[in-house]
Amino acid sequence: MESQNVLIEIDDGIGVVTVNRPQLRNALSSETVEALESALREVEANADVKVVVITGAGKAFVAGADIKEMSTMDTAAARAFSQRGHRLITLMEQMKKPIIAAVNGYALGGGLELALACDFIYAAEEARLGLPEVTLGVIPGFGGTQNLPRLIGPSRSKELIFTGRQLTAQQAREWGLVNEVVPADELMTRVMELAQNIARNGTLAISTAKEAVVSGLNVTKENGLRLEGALFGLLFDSEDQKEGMHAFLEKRPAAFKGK
Ligand code: CO8
Repeated sequence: MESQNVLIEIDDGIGVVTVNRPQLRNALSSETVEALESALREVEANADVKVVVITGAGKAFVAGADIKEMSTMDTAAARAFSQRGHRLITLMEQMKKPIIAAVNGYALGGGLELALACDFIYAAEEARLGLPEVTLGVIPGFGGTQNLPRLIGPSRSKELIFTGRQLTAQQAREWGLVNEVVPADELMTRVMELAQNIARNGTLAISTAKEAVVSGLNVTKENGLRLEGALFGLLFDSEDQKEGMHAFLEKRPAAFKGK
């Protein structure tokens, strides 16, 4: 679906996906969630893209789901909207390409949940992160009650969810929610450098590492180790493994092909 609500820009192997409703602080309407899904499917399918970055236009990352649209929903519509969101975050987990959230401003409610569905978060100093759903009489419905405790533990998650308060970017880093805090005017440069760093590594190795970490979080450690061993072995059937190891032994940079 063509929508101006989400833009895609491809820059030297990095696919930058921008939520683009700045006048509404990039609030996620159903149409915007659909547009995000189709944008992510597009960058996943594009062989020129190695790493994906999600960010927001203007002063917000994403200020949550569209409250105006939600205000008239009944139970069935709200459940369907939440499930629509769950399909999107499941897609993000299953994507082979790494996804970095470049949180340029407010990441609230569904906005923080979108960032949590990325592989990790870099944030601008001015960014504010929180789950204010209880202030609206609802709960996070876009994976927040599940993804946040897995990342920062249940106690801090419950404090954030029960109070609805906003963390500064620095507090969010101290809580383990954000990897790095960067001055706003340097955020995209730093994130693009990071993305380029990842893109230079074995493409198959990166997607396999993502699969091992994401899948491993949902199974016992024993099964996670079994999965890791199987995936490790599989990579030895790839050209990238041969190229990476031969390049090391021949003291030259590796030229990975992603196969
Ligand atoms: N939904 C709809 N419109 C919004 C939203 C939103 N989430 N956030 C901001 N807007 C609109 C405002 O209504 C305003 O519109 P208008 O100009 O027509 O009056 C415009 O954006 C600008 O907003 P502000 O004037 O408030 O801008 P500020 O820069 O002063 O403040 C804030 C920015 C702090 C982000 C403020 O707008 C705010 O608090 N927004 C609401 C944050 C919030 O409560 N988010 C949680 C929503 S609930 C949720 O996300 C649940 C997700 C569950 C399922 C999702 C499945 C996909």
